Amino acid sequence: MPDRRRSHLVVLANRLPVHRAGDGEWHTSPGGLVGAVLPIMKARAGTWVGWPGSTSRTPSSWTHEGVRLSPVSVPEREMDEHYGGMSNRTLWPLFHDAIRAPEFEPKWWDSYESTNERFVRRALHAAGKRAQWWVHDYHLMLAPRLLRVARPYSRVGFFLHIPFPPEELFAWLPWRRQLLEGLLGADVVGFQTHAEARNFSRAARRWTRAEGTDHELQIDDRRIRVGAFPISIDVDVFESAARDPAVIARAQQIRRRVGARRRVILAVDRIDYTKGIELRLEAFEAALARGDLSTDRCVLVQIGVPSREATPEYVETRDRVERLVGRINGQFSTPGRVAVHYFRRQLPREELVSYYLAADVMLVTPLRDGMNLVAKEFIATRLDNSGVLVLSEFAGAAEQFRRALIVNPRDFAGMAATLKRAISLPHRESIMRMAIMRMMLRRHDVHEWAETFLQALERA
Ligand code: GDG
Repeated sequence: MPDRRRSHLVVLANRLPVHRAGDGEWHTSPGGLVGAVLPIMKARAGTWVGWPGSTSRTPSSWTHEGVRLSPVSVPEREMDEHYGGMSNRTLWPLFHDAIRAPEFEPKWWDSYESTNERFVRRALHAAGKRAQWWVHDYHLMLAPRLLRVARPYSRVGFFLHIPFPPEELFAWLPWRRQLLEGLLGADVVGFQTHAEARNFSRAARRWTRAEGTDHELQIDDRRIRVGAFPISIDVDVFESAARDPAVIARAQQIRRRVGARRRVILAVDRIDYTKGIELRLEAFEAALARGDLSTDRCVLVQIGVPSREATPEYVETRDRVERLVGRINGQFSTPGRVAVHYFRRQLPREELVSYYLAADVMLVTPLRDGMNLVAKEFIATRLDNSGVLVLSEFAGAAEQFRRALIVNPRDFAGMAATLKRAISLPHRESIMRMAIMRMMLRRHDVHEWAETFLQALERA
């Protein structure tokens, strides 16, 4: 058996944590998974196996900020079917409560299988014999089993960043058994919440030979630990950005420019139908129409990061959001009092933190979300414990932050009433709520998340 103390941590994720920018250089990519896993990989000098973002020219391995990057080459059609098809038009909608109808296309499944095999071949080639594997997310659910077959004695961990659906929904999937068996190749299968860990264990007991409890399964004399490992952020990074005088000055400038002494309500999302952007805008509109809110007292700033624009559902969501912003502004804005400021772009991290600081109220109201790191980033930047977080009960983060103002994003009247409450919450109450949430977040940062997962893997 290999000496596991000296094992080398190898992450497999759909994308490498970098992208090539206009200047031809590789830059760290934004996004939840990268923000959470990259700090750990830097600390462990690990290897990251992933797709480099282009099917044309695949570079060979290189080192970026101390992490070895090992790119996987995937032919264009196969990538379209694996990523654009099976991952984003089958698994993503199905695992997010079928908010959009998932499509079941056998040739996408074939490409999903072959892409998983490519990733594993590359990983085996990149890693040597002493590797400890950590597979991430819904694009690579077959990889744990493939790794297990190739390296029966190494540790394999899997973490799912998105929700795992209840049995009744998972049952729709024609390839449900294969996906479950793929995951059961791991020693530890981690989810964002307890409910999702339970959903998985039940599905595994129903459609595979696995037996056991919601926390531990057995198959072929192997034990698999199943559990909740709620992901987090690098709190220190966000706190120090929030202390930076340039970031603070920019926040004051944003307040002066958009706020003009109004309460600033902020929302930051990838433009994705799961994030509930349209329902949120409609609730804001209804509150303005009813006079619960007024543009003299508050302004909504919606930052929308373009996402997956090759997929029709995403273009439709963007169009609907933009029509709604136009409709609300057409009806409620007055000179110097715009109702909704909408920015469709990705901001530099410091600029994003300035927006967090400029806000009085943060709206995080997805219809379903694995965790939602924006909520955690907002909390991390509120060094003076000011600010109100309105949080959907369907975000994984709601399991931890019960002191947020919790809403059901489909409850129109409830959303409008919570908005009204949020902008006039007594200062003492908002300070008390935020202080508790900050304490919770500081205790459970991304380092604690990774350590907890990796310790579970060591002990498996
Ligand atoms: C998936 C799951 C889970 C956003 N706008 C800008 C920007 N961002 C960054 C945020 C945050 C990340 O993107 C978004 O993370 P979320 O967690 O909110 O959402 P997903 O991308 O859907 O992530 C999710 C996550 O994985 C981790 O497990 O929480 O549930 O869906 O970090 O800061 N970053 C910059 N400019 C922007 O304008 N620089």
